Amino acid sequence: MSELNPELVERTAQWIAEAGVVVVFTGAGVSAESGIPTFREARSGLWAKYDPMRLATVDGFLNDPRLVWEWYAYRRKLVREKEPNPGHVSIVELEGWADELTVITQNVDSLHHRAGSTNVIELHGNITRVKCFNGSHVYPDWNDEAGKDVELPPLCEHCAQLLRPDVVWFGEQLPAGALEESFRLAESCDLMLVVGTSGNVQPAASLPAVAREAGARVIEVNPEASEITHTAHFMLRGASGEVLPEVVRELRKRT
Ligand code: BJW
Repeated sequence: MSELNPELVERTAQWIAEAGVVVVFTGAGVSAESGIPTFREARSGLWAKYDPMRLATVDGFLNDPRLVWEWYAYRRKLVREKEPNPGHVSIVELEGWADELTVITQNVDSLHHRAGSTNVIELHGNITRVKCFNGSHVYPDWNDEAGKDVELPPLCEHCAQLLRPDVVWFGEQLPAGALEESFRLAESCDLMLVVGTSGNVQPAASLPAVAREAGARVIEVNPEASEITHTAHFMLRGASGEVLPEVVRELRKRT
């Protein structure tokens, strides 16, 4: 973390202390230190190893439902084995310094909830939930062990359609309520912290620009520059599990 500039940590703490409404917009990077792979990193990202068009689209699912189901079952198991890291925990602690703090996450891993964040919007769904193909029946907290003797993917017990993970694949609409609320918050927040996203995937990647254009202060936390670095007032360069605890320490010094 040698590149982390203490003056920028102080400025971040100052801006959080001054802000009323705070949004923390997160991506896969915030869970990287929990051992959950990101998507686009050159060597370790999921898309370096797996084809998103085969595994994260409706066409890919219809072409080989079993392959897609099994890939998600493998990732569900991984997510359940992992724990929130100091980045997630620091985001919970930031709630103590804001009048209102909302986490808008692209992640599907539940780690913000499990860390204790009270106000979380999930833009791309949640991998622990499954739903029938037309979305009428939802099964929260799916238990893969219970269905392991049936042919995969299992069928919905209500409508006999194929079950699929309740996540947003490429070409699918994001959940309307979550999307509207996220844009409303981006337009009205005082400060947006953008943590661990490459800013490649629309429409979520537009949120920081919307916030900035509406007059919010925008700070990015990422070890690497991203597609949305230019939108931020400045960047705290480093892993979120190291940078965010520094910000919390700085805030604590002030009270
Ligand atoms: C660290 C770190 C550490 C590492 N600490 N940081 C406009 C223009 C062009 C295309 C489109 C457009 N509008 C819509 C589209 C199409 C498409 C899209 O955006 N495509 C682009 C890729 C070109 N979008 C969609 O299809 C969306 N639907 C939609 O818009 O519907 C309407 C519509 C449809 C069709 C046409 C037009 C309109 C749906 C997007 C769904 C995304 N789904 C996924 C999979 C979810 C399920 C699953 O998990 O399997 O969501 S894809 C994947 O990417 C996942 C993520 O949420 C998402 C974003 O990735 P994220 O989080 O940014 O991760 P990475 O890996 O990219 O970045 C990690 C970052 O962490 C890096 O910066 C690292 O440096 C950093 N990092 N360690 C902090 N320790």
